[in-house]
Amino acid sequence: PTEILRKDYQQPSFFIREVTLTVRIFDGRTEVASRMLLEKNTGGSLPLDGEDLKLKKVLLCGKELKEGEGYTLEKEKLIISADALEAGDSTDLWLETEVEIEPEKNTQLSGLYFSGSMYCTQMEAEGFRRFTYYLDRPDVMAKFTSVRLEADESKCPILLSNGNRIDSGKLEEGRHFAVWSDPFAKPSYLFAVVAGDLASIQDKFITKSGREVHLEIFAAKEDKDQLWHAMRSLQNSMKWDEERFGLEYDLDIYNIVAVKDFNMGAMENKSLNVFNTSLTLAREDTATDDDYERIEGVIGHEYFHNWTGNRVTCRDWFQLTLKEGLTVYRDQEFSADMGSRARKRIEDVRILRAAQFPEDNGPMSHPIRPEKYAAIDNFYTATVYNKGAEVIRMYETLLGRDGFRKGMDLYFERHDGNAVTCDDFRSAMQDANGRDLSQFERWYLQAGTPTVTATDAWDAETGTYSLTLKQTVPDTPGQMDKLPMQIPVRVGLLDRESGKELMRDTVLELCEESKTFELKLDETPSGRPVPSLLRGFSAPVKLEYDYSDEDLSLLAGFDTDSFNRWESMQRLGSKAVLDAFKTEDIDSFQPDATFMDAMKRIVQDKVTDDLSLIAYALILPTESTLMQQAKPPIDPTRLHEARNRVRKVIATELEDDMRKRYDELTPKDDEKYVIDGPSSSQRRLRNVLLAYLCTSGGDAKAAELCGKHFKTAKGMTDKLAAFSCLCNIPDSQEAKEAIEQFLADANGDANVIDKWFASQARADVDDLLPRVKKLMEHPEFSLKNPNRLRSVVSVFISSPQFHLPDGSGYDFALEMIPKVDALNPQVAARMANGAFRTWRLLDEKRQKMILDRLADLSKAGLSKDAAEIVSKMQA
Ligand code: B3K
Ligand code: ZN
Repeated sequence: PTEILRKDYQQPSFFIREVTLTVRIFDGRTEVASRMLLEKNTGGSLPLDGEDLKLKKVLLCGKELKEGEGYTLEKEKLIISADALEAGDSTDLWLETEVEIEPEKNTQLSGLYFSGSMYCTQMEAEGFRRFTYYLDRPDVMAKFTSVRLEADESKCPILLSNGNRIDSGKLEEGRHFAVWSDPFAKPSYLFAVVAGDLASIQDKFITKSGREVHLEIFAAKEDKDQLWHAMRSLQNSMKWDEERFGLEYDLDIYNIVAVKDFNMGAMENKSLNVFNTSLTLAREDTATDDDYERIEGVIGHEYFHNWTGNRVTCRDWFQLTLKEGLTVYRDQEFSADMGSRARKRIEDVRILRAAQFPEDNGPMSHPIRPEKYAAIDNFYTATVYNKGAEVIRMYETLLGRDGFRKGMDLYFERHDGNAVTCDDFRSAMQDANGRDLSQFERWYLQAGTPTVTATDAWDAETGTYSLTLKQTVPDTPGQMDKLPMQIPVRVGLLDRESGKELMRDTVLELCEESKTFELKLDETPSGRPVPSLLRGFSAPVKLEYDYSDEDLSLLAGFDTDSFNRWESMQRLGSKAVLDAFKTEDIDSFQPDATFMDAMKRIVQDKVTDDLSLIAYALILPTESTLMQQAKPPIDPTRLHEARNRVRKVIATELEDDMRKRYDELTPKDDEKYVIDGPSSSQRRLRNVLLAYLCTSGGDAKAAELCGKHFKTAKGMTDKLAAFSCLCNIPDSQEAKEAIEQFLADANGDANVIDKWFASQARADVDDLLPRVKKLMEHPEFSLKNPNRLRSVVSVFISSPQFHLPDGSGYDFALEMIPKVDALNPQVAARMANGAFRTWRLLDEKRQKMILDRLADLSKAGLSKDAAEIVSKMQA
């Protein structure tokens, strides 16, 4: 597929400054008429983007143009000729078009589409061109002064767009209309329309300057009672952004609509966010504690985009991380302030390692600001989002919280109302702080996860501790021989006897390939100090240091940095699994005693008051993270067995302690189910223990314990935890009953049914593939609904069983990808990426099987989106 390059950026020949739209929705077809005020920039012809549009009419300054006389039509372009534009009225250049579209047939879910009870839009990145002819690029910012929507009143009583509603009324034949006007200029990707039969809840927010904002959240009628958590989260976000960044909301209305069919999580359209129902709806019997937290985070994320994304937007799509990395950082900070900062940091690094590290080390590896793309939708990645957020966090680490805030203030002062670049952001940070951040640009230029290797020396005589840090940035597809990065490494030193801090926590700046730092100790140590490195995960790198198990055990117990306490347990856990992986007979593998003792101490830990920290310390690194740590070629089935073996030994040896703690955490019969930080942490720990307890003592015991946990669960968190364990022993009576019961209790709630599918599709059973195929025959399964599709197919593809030695998992992917692609290219591309991106790490036999499948796929006539992924995989 043809690629677009970052360096080829050119300004548009014209700007569009003002737009009026009329959207007439009928059964099966929708008419879109647009009137655009053009402003000559570099001039010449005007190539408008358009895709799957039926063109009816083109007028320039009121005069109709004909094909070949004034305009030409190409595949996906309507080109207004330079001659016609020159001949137009030189002061006011108005261009009008009329097109027809078929939202009911739009299965790509990009542009205007129909989903159950509503019509809705998804315009980012390039959906607006599937709605009307336009300069569909983010540096063209226009005021949408009048958006008139017309539809049948009984089918679509609610008619929404961005900004304020300035008119509404009745039309003939049971139709009605509403007119919306948005006072803020915006790029087309932030435009939205919703029309449907919806219920809503309403509340308000008073901004710090005393303005009252009307808040309203819409959903299908049956979901109305699941919207209040989203509302509270929105109010909290609005308040937080005022307090932390001084940013106030700028309109009198803020609407959110929850839709069932949606490609991604949510969308930040100006004053009219559209959300996947999976990230909106919550009731204690439908959503887990994790769901509640995710919803809060994403509601915050989309709200924060109003400043970082909407008021200041991206010049071109290569700059995507300008808004996404920054906004993820902001939502992470919001969640940290709303709940527990220590816990949030661990969760975010877990995600980064499980999702972004594999990307950085695979065929799709790209810098947070990519240099080229064929389909921009393929670059809404963990690299752009999550590594992008880490890069923003490094500015904060380097400049301090106040310095970072100064940089943000200057960024808004300079760029409010404009479409800008990552360099503009870096300049604002630099200028506001009088710092040279030119080397820091390499984080935007170079792909791959750097490795920082630490070695140290201790001179007892002089009492000098020196730490040498060395960095290497790996080669990635198309990028070799990289330059050293500017890496903030936060460090502390601990006394190896007492575990006490020997020095104030310090940020070292590694800018060279290698540098030795002499650290000044505040206290006299009992021996060579134990370094606590990369505290708080101060940079998105792999940190290597030759820790002994005793060092790690000491850090796990005594480090004042909560992140590194967790990290030390992860290191011990990885070591145990990778040792098991290397032994011949996995089934008789025994982890080192130091690790087992550390685990036991954690199970018994009554000092740490945040029980989530205990829970996370007990969870071994994910398989996806371990894949990045093991030495290729890797047999993923064996890696899975090794991880299971370590889990089983832990569970068996610590069974009594775990059971005791589990019982202590079990709520009393009359205890109310509360959703707050401490209660959900209590459930998190209890459910981690449950999962361990199910791996020891045989299936019958596990079934009994889980069956009881399931039956006595008062909310979805506990119910789902038990249900997932039961799915691993699907032939037990308890599991059979639970599978029926869970679905019956769902009572048609799509999010709950998705959980029912997903738990079964990721079960740890040998015959998972036939079970997945059977699930796909279930009447509730559908290829067209992305959530449902993901809950079965994508979940299976990321399970260890996908890598069946006979290749049948790969055959399944080969069959599904083109099928899904025909309906929804964006979802298919993600699926292909998820399925095959780790292939180079696998054993030779599997590599060959995957390469064969990829070759087949490349001949399958795939969409631009899927084809780009498949070709990158093969490169
Ligand atoms: N900006 C949207 C993502 C749009 C995805 C387009 N394929 C959601 C977000 O990051 O807030
Ligand atoms: Zn975003």
